[in-house]
Amino acid sequence: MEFNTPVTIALSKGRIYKQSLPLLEYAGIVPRDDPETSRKLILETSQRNVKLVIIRATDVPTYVQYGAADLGVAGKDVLLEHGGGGLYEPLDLRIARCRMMVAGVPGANLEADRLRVATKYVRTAQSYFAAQGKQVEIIKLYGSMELAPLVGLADLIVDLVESGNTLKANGLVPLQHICDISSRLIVNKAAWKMKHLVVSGLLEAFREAAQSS
Ligand code: PRT
Ligand code: MG
Repeated sequence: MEFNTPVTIALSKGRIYKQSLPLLEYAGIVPRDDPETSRKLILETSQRNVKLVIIRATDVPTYVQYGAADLGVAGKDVLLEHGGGGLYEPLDLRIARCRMMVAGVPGANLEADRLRVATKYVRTAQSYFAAQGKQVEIIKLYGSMELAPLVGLADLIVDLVESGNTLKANGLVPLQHICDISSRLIVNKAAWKMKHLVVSGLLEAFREAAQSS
């Protein structure tokens, strides 16, 4: 496809970047640097008009919402917490897949009242337990949630689980499945209108690439 208009795509390092590469390549976009080794935050690509910005996973919706990037790739977990304002979410890219789970020590009593739940995913946890009619106290953490039940900070955690190895290594077990998670293409609402040709071209290329993988 042709890129007659400048476009900026926001991505996070790590699994989202790695798993986005084949999708970008399908659209004819090959980065000129590797974010894992380069310290550059803006990557030029094989397309003069296409730039990648490399930011924290949780910041991707914010950059796209404010138009600092036209498009981005973000996990559904991150989008649920962000709330999705100012964004379209037109495509499930089916990459970086995992599950949002409630976990705890084996035999943890889920029926106890005033359970304490440690998580980075405050909104998701709140609405999940509210929908179940359960009163819980949410404790916001920024990482290493698995530690919380081991040191008495919380009864349960809400976290992402892929292989289950992290839970297992810490003597925890998955208890309840909240939802499946994958990464989504997100688009700034103004860019959707003003750059419709290039944005819809990219959307179609990513759709084809995601279906064929
Ligand atoms: O790591 P950093 O603090 O920089 O940011 P981040 O964790 O937000 O970014 P990153 O790159 O780790 O994750 C980006 C996105 O990948 C997330 O928003 C999810 O949508 C998706 N994803 C897919 C995952 C996982 N799988 C995953 N397994 N994100 C995190 N994990 C972690 C999980 O939190 C837990 O600590 O991996 C651990 C569990 O993995 P298993 O295989 O041991 O079960
Ligand atoms: Mg991480």
